[in-house]
Amino acid sequence: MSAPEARAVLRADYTPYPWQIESTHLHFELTEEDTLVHARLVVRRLADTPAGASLVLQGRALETLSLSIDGVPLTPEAWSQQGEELHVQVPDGACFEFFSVVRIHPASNTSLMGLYRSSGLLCTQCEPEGFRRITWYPDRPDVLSRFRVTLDALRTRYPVLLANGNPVERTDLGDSRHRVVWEDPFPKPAYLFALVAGELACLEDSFTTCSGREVALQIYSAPADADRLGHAMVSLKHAMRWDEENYGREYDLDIFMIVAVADFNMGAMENKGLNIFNAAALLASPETATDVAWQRIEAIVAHEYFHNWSGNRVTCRDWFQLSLKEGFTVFRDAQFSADMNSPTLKRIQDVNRLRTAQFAEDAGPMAHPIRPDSYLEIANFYTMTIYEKGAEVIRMLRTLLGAEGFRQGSDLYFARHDGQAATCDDFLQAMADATGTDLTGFARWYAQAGTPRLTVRGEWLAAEHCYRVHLAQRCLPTPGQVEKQPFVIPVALALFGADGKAIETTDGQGASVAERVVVLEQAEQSFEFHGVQEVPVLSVLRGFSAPVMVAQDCTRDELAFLIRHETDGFNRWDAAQRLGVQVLQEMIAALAAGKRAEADPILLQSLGAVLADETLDLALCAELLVLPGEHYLAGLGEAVDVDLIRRARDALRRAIQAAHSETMRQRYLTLHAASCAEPYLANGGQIARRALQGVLLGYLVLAADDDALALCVAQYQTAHNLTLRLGALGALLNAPTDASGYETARVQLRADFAERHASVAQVMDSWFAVQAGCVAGDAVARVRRLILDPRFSLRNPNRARAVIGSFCANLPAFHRRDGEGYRFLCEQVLAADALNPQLSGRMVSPLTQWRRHDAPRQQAMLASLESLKTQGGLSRDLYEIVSKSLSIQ
Ligand code: B3K
Ligand code: ZN
Repeated sequence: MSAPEARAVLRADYTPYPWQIESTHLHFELTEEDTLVHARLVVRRLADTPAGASLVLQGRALETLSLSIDGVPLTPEAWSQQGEELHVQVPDGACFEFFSVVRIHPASNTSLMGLYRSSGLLCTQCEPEGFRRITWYPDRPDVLSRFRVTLDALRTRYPVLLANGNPVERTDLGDSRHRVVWEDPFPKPAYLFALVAGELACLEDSFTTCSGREVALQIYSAPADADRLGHAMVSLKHAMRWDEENYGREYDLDIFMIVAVADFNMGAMENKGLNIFNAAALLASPETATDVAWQRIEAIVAHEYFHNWSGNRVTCRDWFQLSLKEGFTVFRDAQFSADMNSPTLKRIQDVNRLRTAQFAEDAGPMAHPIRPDSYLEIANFYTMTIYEKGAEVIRMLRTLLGAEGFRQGSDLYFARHDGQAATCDDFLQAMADATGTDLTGFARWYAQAGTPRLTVRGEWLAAEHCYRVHLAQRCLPTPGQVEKQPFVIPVALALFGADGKAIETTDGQGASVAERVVVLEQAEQSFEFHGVQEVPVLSVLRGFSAPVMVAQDCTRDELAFLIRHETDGFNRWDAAQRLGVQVLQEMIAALAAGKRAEADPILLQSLGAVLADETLDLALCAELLVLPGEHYLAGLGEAVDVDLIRRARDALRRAIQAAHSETMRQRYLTLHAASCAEPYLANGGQIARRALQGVLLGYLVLAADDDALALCVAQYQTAHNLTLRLGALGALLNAPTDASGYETARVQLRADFAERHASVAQVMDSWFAVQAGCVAGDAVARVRRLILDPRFSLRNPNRARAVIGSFCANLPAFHRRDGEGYRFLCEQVLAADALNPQLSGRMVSPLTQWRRHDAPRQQAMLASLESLKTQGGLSRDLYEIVSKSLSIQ
């Protein structure tokens, strides 16, 4: 096949835009079938723009009705179209006005980019390159302009008309039409433009900023959802205060608006003054949002709000710099969530995701540095690497510079680049200048892809009372990068004595400390701890101080010791994960050799002690009891057989349940009674309790007996919140039995759940997801039935992900030996590609991981990718991922 305009965009090719767009005046005549967009751009020549230079604008799927300059229509010779580019000959003077009128079709725009219809609303998504679907424009982030936007529409269909900035005019146009004019005083790139039109309910509040300015806060949704906006409003006010207190960032407009829409490709978008959210990332009530969703909403509201400075006031020069705003903002929202909730829990959840999904990306065909060097389709680079690894890099910077130095660097960055489009190098330079630090070596994190492997070896020199830690690093080649320079890796370490206490040693400044952060800058280095009187137990990479894999020969007794005594909550959890990995890998090897897989008594005892410890934080207890996930395990080995991973993990879970069934049952009953007795609150204590309750029920159903069935049904029936109701349904569906009592309850509760929540899309998403991800029975047949359900649609990304994403996450089902799982995915990917390339590009990603699997599966996955490639007519998004996946064979 021929590549769809598959020309790589290179970071090295950046050149500044030769024109300044002083102001942008947009006038929309909105209807869902045919919207007319009149654009007037006031353009000024830059000092070194040569005479004869043309004005280059981007456009996509636009019906151009007229083009003119300074009121004079362009002659056919004065412009030409080359692909998505319009080249216009312009007058020689210093300044001119470019006018265009285009027609666009929101109702038939299924890409969810540009202006589109979502359940009767008209809304926009412009990042990264959606504005070109609205009008001819320099659609690049380094062109900043002042926008004035006029919205005309039928008042009955579109009573609310919103755009960025402040409303400056409201007019009745007669004939049932009305007009609202919006003006944004802050120059911004086109990707931050937004409009929303439709019938919307609004929750209003206000916020007084640190300098005493009053900001109106408005959160909009479909009228039926208006009672689920309260949590978002509370989260927003917390985020606004937190950013003032922690980064000195004050909000800058008189009004801040958020709108929930049903169809959205990502979680949300930080358009200036008018954030647009996926409804699932905004709406919450106890009955319709799980605890996880509740916390995710708080984090995303904060994330988008924080972008007002890290992204909007200082934006990106080009899309290669995406992590400049995303990595930094993810780091900021993680700090916020840690402060609002539990820092340990937040760290565990984030690192678990990073190690599972981002490490896989780093090991796969799409591996890229946090500042990539090239792309075919930028929409494919909104990745875990840019976001989550990007945030880890910022975290390391803070560890290296200290909290105070980091804050000085961030202040300098914002002051120096306010109103500009900046680069990752600008950010590092501000950090370096503010603290007098040389960050040249550290900058390699921006340039090199791949996950470094850190080898750790400890040695006690008895005579010298010295403990020496040998650290070495290596990073495997990634596509296009064979040789890697050493990374700068901060490694937080502690030593524990036999009494379970951290041993105080002397740090670089002569102070006595229990934790030291050493910095590995070369391929290998050793570090000494003095005054160590006994063979200590070494705890390494505390708090996950760097995004690396650790190879360390630890005995199971040492890991069990750390599970008992480590004071860093993250490393305590990680010790349990490492012990789990060791035991599971041994069990997988036994199964592969046709032997019985025995559970290690050390692990059973350690988890027994965790369970019995009633003083332990319930949320940490829940996390400690969850074994390493199948995806994580699959990423650790080579040529893995996912069936063996499932069998080993199931066997170990059953052994844990069998060993501790009574304690589990008692603890479960206590938690269940407390949950029944209290009204729902999304506070830390209750969330922790429900988390442990869920984990314990998951273990108890492994017994597949009548008692466990009764617990599931009782939890479902008594639940007054979605977390417990969905947890009970999931446990019931996944119980390893098809006994008739279970089957009857499954049919009843599945139907009851659908009936109860029929009107709430987000809850119905979870109904689809829990079935699509269910481990029991013939998952392919089930998922094929689910997509025939009239409520399923590939046009809605949430629903598509609920079904197809959840199915693919069920590894043995997706990787079924007869290839049916792959065939199903390919069918859906192709169907989605015709509608929404961003969705298909994401959906196909499980196939990119072919290298991890055993040989027969590798073959089948490659054949599926080939079959996609030979289809022809693929979107650029899908083509890039498929072709890169095939090119690394
Ligand atoms: N900046 C947006 C990304 C939208 C990209 C859509 N293709 C969301 C966020 O990171 O805040
Ligand atoms: Zn973001």
